[in-house]
Amino acid sequence: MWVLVLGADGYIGFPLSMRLANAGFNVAGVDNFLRRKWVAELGSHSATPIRLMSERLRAFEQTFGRKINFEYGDLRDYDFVEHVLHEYKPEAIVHLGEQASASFSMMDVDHAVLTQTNNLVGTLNILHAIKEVVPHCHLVKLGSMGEYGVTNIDIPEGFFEIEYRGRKDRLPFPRQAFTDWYHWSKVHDSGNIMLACQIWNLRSTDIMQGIVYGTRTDEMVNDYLLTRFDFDAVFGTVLNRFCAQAVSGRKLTLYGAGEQKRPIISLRDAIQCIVLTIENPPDKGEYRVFNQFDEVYTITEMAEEVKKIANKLGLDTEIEFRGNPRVEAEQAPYYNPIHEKLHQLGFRATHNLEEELEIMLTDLIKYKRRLTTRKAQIVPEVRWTVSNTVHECEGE
Ligand code: NAD
Ligand code: USQ
Repeated sequence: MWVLVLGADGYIGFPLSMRLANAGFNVAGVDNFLRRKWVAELGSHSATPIRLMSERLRAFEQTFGRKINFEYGDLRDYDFVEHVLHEYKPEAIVHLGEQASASFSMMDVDHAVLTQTNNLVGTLNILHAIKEVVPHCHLVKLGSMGEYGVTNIDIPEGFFEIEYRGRKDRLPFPRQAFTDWYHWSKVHDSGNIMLACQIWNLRSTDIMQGIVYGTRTDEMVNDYLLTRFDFDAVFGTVLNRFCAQAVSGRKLTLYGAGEQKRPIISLRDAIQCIVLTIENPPDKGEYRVFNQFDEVYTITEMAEEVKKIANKLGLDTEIEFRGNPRVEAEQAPYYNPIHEKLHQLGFRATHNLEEELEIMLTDLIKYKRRLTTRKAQIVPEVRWTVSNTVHECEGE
């Protein structure tokens, strides 16, 4: 069975491709290296040295004796997408190939438009090509827990039963999204995928994924097989940044009050969940939603946990409360998303936060020099409000 991994050069895409190939699937990856280009344009780089795709694939084959195919191309190009589907006739497509940063989408009008056109056009092309070429194929789409935004009631997995003025229905749970163009691009994607399942009888799992953290999966047995690890203020996600900051001797940059709660999942568990999703496809015509995360923490709790493990490893780490460059709810007294469906399919977390943080910090110590050479990129410069500079956050 062929599985296409769209966005195969990315943080999740490369380790997922390796895992699927080792699990016996025929795997073809697709990417146009936009993420590498965007990070370089910001003057930053991955903490882990990332090899060329050709070197990665050769190293994987030499190490594990399995081949992963690769197609270079842009998902915004419909002819390219249709050609790849004709070439492989995949039974499952994992779509990770989008612009993934909220901060990037908030830089200016160009980055907002780039984010939404890249994400919406790519997904629309994939849906149309599936309809034309492989209508039985299972589309596994990576959305975001942030599509739901903040709400004072429990967050179900996509749909909920509601009674209004004496009548009942099962409706999509409102997606009012976190406060940026990126998360709204995911909401628009979700609507488009739901429509395609309805009118064309396609099948899809829309995964609402929490923040992913971690440096490794079991396949990363040598430097050629590492995944990227971004720590700059635009592409680095919060736990990955805190770990990088702890190793490079900087203060942990906690934005605002730090009481906002976020769902998290380790990289290795995110991959376990995606493999389970592929192995258990929905029915034809079914649009289903999985909430994919392991635990929920406030940002302050995350910073304190990183500080605790860093101290244990001999790193002198402090937390710094900075002005918040984002417009976001910093207090979320109630946050209770449900996450049962993946557990019903057999998902079990392999490591808890504490264990995974120790592995990450130990890994990152090897790359300390790469963390300290790009100092400027640690400080947030993108702000959500009118001016695009964060004056209260300057001065590192
Ligand atoms: P990533 O940026 O590392 O990977 C995405 C890959 O897609 C990159 O290699 C990029 O070059 C490629 N890509 C982007 N646009 C493309 C296009 N038009 N054509 C071809 N390739 C294209 O991101 P990631 O962290 O691996 O995330 C993967 C997916 O999961 C994204 O959709 C992201 O929104 C979602 N997600 C990520 C997280 C997280 O914490 N990392 C959490 C929730 C959801
Ligand atoms: N934050 C800090 N300090 C930092 C960086 C972030 O306090 O140095 C705070 C932010 O203010 C925010 C929270 O940490 O409240 C999370 O920020 P983030 O950049 O880690 O995550 P986010 O912007 O939500 O986006 C990330 C991924 C995105 C994915 C999303 C999942 O970049 O691809 O969709 O996590 S979720 O958050 O569940 O929607």
